[in-house]
Amino acid sequence: MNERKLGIATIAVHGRKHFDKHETGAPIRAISTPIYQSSTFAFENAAQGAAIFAGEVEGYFYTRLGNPTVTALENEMAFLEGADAALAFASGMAATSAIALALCKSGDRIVASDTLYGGTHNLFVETLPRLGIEVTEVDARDPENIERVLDERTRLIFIETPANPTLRLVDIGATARIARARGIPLAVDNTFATPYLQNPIALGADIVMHSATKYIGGHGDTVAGVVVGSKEFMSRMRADVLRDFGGIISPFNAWLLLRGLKTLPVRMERHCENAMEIAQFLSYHPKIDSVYYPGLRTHPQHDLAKSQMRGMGGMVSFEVKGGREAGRILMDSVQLCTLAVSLGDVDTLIEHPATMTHSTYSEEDLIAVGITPGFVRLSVGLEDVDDLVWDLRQALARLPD
Ligand code: LCS
Repeated sequence: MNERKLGIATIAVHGRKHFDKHETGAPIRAISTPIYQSSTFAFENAAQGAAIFAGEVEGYFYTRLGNPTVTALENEMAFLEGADAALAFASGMAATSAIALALCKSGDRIVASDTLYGGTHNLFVETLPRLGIEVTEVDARDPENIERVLDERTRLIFIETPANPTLRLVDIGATARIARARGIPLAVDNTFATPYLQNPIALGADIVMHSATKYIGGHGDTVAGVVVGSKEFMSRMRADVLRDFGGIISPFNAWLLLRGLKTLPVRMERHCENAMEIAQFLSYHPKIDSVYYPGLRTHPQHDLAKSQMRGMGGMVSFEVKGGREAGRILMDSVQLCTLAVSLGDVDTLIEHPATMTHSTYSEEDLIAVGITPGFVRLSVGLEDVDDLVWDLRQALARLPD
C-alpha cells in the first residue's frame, strides 16, 4: 500500500493511526484514539522534567501545552489541509484571535475581506483596534482592492471564502500571489468549505483556520477551532499565544472532532447535494428575490468556485420578497428546519444574519456587504431533501403574495 496515493475519504476514515502501548510494552491497538483526560503527565525523574521544560527533550507534561488526543486531531487536520502542522483551540474565535496576536503588535495593520462572520468582524473593528492593531476591510472579490491598501505596517491578510453569510468568494490564488510579492502572510477562513472541498495551502495561502464547531465536528455538539500552517508558525503560536492566553481545546472535544472527521467526506457530499437541490428550488420560487449559492450558474463567481473548490458546500442564502417581516414569517413557519445560529450540523438550521450572526455590523456595513433585511441563511443538513423542500414550500406559502 506504500506506493498507493490514498483518496481523501480513506484518509479521513483511517486517519493517522494513534496506537498506545500497554504497560507490558504490548500494543493496545484501540481503533478509536483514546481520550487523555489528564491535565498533567508524570515525569520519570526530576532531570527528565527539567529537560522537558528546557525544550531539550520532547514529552507531554501539561495539557495547556500539549495533550496526545489533541495532537492526534492536530496531525489529522494538518494532513487533510496539506499543511505541515496544526494547532487546536477552544473556539474558532480563539483561533482567529491567536493568528492576529501571533503576527501583530500595536501599530501593525491587518487587511481583511469585508464579508466575514460577525464575530470576526467585531474582533477586527472593535477589539483589535483597542490594542492598537488597525484593521482595514475591503471588498476582496477583486483582489486588487487588497493590493491597493497594503502598506509597510501590514502584517496579515485575512480572507473568508466562501463568506458567511453572503457566499461571496475571494480568489485565493490571486490573493496569495499579491501576499507573496509583499512577503505578507495570507490566512484563509476555510470554515464554509472544509478541507474536503477547498485546500487554500495548495492555492498559495500560508495559514488556514476553521471554526471546527461547524462541519469538522458536524453534529452540533462541540465548540472548537483549528489553525494549520508551517511548523515554524505553529510552534510560535503555541509558545507565544496558546501558552500565555490559554484558549485550548479540551481532550474530549478534540476526540469529538476526530470522530467527526471520519465522516467529513460523506457528510460534505450529502450537504452539497441537498444544498444544490434547495438552491434550485428556491431560485424558481415566486416569493424569493435572489438566491446565493456558488453552485448555481447565476452566482457571479460560479467559475471561480469551480476552479478553487471541489464542491459547492452546504450553505445557501436568499432574500425573500417582503423584506424583514417576510423573513420573520418564514423563520417562524418552518417545521423541520431549526431556527438557530451556527452551521454545518446534521440538522438544517435557518437564521437571520442582520439581527443574529451579523448584528455586529452597522446598518450601512450590512447594506454595503449585501446583507439586506430580507436576507435569510440556511445551513442545509443531512435530512431527506424532499422533506426539506416540503418544509420550505409550506413556510413560503404563508408569506403574503
Ligand atoms: N469563522 C466563521 C466562518 C464562522 O462562521 C464562525 C462562527 C467563526 C469563524 C467563529 O467560530 P466559533 O468561535 O463560533 O467556533 N459562526 C457562527 C455562525 O455563523 N453562527 O454562529 C456562529
